[in-house]
Order: sequence, then structure tokens, then C-alpha cells
Amino acid sequence: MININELISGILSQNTLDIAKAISIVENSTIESHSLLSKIYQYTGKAHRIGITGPPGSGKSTLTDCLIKSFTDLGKSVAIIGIDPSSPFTDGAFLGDRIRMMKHFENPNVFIRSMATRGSLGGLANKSREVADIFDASGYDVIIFETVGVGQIELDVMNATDSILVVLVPESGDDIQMMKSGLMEIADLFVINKADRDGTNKLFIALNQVLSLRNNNAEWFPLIQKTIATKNEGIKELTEEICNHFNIISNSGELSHKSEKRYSHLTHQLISQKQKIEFWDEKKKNELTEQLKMPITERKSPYQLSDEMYNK
Ligand SMILES: Nc1nc2c(ncn2[C@@H]2O[C@H](COP(=O)(O)OP(=O)(O)O)[C@@H](O)[C@H]2O)c(=O)[nH]1
Ligand SMILES: [Mg+2]
Repeated sequence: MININELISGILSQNTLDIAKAISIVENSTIESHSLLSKIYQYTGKAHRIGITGPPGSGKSTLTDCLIKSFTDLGKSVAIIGIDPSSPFTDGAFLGDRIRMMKHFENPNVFIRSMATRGSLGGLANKSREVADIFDASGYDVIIFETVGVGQIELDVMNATDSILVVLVPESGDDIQMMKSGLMEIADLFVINKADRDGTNKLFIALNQVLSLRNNNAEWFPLIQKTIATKNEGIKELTEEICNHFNIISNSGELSHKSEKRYSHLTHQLISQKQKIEFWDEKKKNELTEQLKMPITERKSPYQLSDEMYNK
């Protein structure tokens, strides 16, 4: 049996073993998970949560690696959550990245964790937020979420961060996939990585055009930063812009607004989960199974069935 209070004091003193233990509790949704998350909640809300997304191969991991260095050089501690919805194996995911990031493993100010599906896709965004709460409570200054694709899970993950970086490469100049995906609307910073390649300026101009169509009333207007991650070029500027974004949204009230939205979203979500579990008792599950045994023409309609079940 785990002693939650001892575990929490370990987390608060940034003990890496206790942090890892807490992450496993959350990842495996063990019985202690809610009580743990509930108790650490009061210590969260201090970290700067940064989301990095973009097409596979655009250089997100290389950039993350550069950002780890630039943030730690500023004296900040950094936690990385690599999220791969396509991989069912946590240990198989990010193998290349792990090797690349190996050099950070010795650094006590850096904690790297990768997460993959383990069954339900829907839970991945939630789980990564919960893991971030553990890092936040334990005092990491910066938490970076790196996701691989451009689907719904990535959008959910990004919505739980304070600053969103969308990484593009010159080759994506004609790729309207990104433009359609919804990521364009939520980006706070665009990174044109692989700026050593042809097409960089073309993409820069195209992006500027897309951005000029955006609502311009906000306090923050998305910036476009060119980088060559493999040569660490543009990283200093990018880091400053990320910090600047955080300062601006902190001062304008946007950050508190985001955090209020997350608070009520999570409360709603937890209530829905409880209702669902309470509602579907054995009797109701059987009732549904019974209906399914009948030919479709003899079944009650789902509308009637749900009304009847709900009003019972
Ligand atoms: N030419 C060039 N290659 C880069 C740059 N940044 C990353 N790469 C390379 O692009 C490939 C994919 O990078 P990676 O960081 O794994 O991309 P991810 O899938 O978005 O995480 C690797 O071979 C990197 O070395 C860059 O700025 N210029
Ligand atoms: Mg990667």
C-alpha cells in the first residue's frame, strides 16, 4: 500500500523516484490516482506549459532538445512529456528521441517522460495533463508537451497548454493540411524549422497572409520564427518569444482565463464520468444486451430505450 502523504512530500521536494511513482499511479489509473491528484492540486498552477505540435519529421524533437538547453541555461527546470497516440508501446515510442535526449538524463533539472495509448485513445490527453500536474506541483518551471500528429488528441493536448508552438517546414508550404487542421487557429507561435532549406521565405510569406486574415484585436499576435534546430539557430529568439508570450498573457488576464476554462472543463468532465459509472449498473447493461439480441425491427428505438432507462 502506498502512503500518499509520503509520496506527496517526495513530489514537493522534487524527488525523481517519487515523481516517477506518482506518474505510474496516474498512468495506470490505480485507486490512489484521484486522491493523489486532488492533494497536489493546490501546488499546481505555477509552471509554464508549452505545447509543440506539427507534422512528423518537422523537427519537433530536435527543437525540444534545443529548448531544454536554452531553458536550463536560463536556470529553469524543464519537464518533457512526449505524447504518441499512434504507439501502443510506451517503451517503443520515441526510441530515437530517447537516444538523442540521453545527454539530458544526468541533468537533475530535466525530466523526460514519453506516453503512449495503452488502450483508450480518449484518455491520453487527460493523462498527459495529469502527469503535467505532478511536474507542476514538484516545481518544474517549464513543462513541454510534444505531440506527433495533427488530430483531435493533439488539439486536446494543446488546449491544455499556455503557449502553443506549431512547427512547420519549408516543404509544408503547399500543404494546406495544417491550415485545415485547426492548429493554425490556436497557434501562438509558428516555427519555420529547417530554414536551411529552399522554400523558407515562400512559407513565411504564405503564413503571414494566413495570419493577416486572423482577428487582430487580441493582445497577442502570433509570431513566426525561423529556426535551424540542427544548428541551434533561431533558438535564442524563439525562447525569448515564448517567455514573452507567457508574460503578456499573464499580465493581460488571458492566462487566468485559460486556467478558469480548464478548471470548469475538468469539473464537468469528472461529473460526466461519475454519472456514466453510476448510471450503467448491471440491470441497465443487461437491458441493452437484451435489446441487441432481438432483430432490429423488433427493438425499441435508441431514443425510446434511453428515455425509459433514464426515467427509471
Ligand atoms: N536540415 C535540417 N534538418 C533538421 C532540422 N531540424 C531537424 N532536422 C532533421 O529532421 C529529422 C526529423 O527531426 P525530428 O526532430 O525527429 O522531427 P519530429 O518528428 O518532428 O520530432 C531529423 O533527421 C533531424 O535531424 C533543421 O533545422 N534542418
Ligand atoms: Mg519527435
